[in-house]
Amino acid sequence: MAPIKTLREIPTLTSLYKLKHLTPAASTVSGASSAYNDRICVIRTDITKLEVDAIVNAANESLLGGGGVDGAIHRAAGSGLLRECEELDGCDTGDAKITDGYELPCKKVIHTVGPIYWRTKKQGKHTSLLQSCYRRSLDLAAENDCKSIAFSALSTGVYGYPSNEAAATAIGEVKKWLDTNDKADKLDRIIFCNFMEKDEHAYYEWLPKYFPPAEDGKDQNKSIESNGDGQKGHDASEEKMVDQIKSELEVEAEDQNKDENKREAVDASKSEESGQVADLPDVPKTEPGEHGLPEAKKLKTDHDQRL
Ligand code: AR6
Repeated sequence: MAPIKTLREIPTLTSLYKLKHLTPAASTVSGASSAYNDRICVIRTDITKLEVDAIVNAANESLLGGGGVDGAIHRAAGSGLLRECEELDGCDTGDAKITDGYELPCKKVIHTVGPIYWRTKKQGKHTSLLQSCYRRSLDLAAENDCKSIAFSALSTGVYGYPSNEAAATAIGEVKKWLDTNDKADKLDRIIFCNFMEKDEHAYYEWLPKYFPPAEDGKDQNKSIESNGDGQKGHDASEEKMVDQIKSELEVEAEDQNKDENKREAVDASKSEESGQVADLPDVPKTEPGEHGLPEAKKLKTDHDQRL
């Protein structure tokens, strides 16, 4: 079982560039900036293990739980979360609601409902709805005095959003919010928490396009000046953190390789038995409602039109 991770153990883009885990992009988007590299983090882990102020759940409109990350969050939080969710009267696609974290290590859970890709794309609303999920979640975090927020890769599981497109939309909207929102200073850390390799790849591709490395020694907000819990740092502690993250990333990579080898071995033996091609782990293939989860409510077009 993955151990709980504190904010200090979640690498910022600044650290990842230093460690050469993140590679600068060949070309960047217009308006790209390194100004937020000490505030944006990316990590591949179980979001229920993050000791941050808020985690963002990829929920459905009922808010009454489901599979994927939603199921993992409800299981780890305990029944208090479901009881609070029952009082919320659901949530529209593109909107978000906030609850306590109960038995989770985070203080708050923000439940947002991402778009079902194949349905909303037909209506040309997929991008604006996904943008709205990120924006509303950031608004709620800032309004509720959260200083750190970790996003799961909304809509990229059962709801079928392609990882690359979802990562570009998510990163672009977070950057826009940081550039333009008057509450943006309230958030010290915005973490993209991936679970599957395909999503991690997408974020490693898109993050450098929006947040390129600072030119030599010219970080605009020197890393560690605020470490999220109000303590001031200095170069020595920054070096220590980089070393710590480096060894953790190495251990994690080893563990993930072991897990993947184990899974591949199991999948291979299963497929030999059935004569079928092995399934990728955790890739949902069914539409919502077809897999024993609560039926998602019909999309509300009046809300959609407001977005
Ligand atoms: N930690 C972090 N990320 C996770 C975890 C975890 N423990 N488990 C899965 N993910 P999904 P959606 C990733 O399907 O596509 C639910 O049933 C996963 O790899 O959870 O928005 C709801 O109730 C993927 O990248 O959410 C809805 O009915 C991401 O979380 C529906 O699924 C989102 O995958 C929502 O579908």
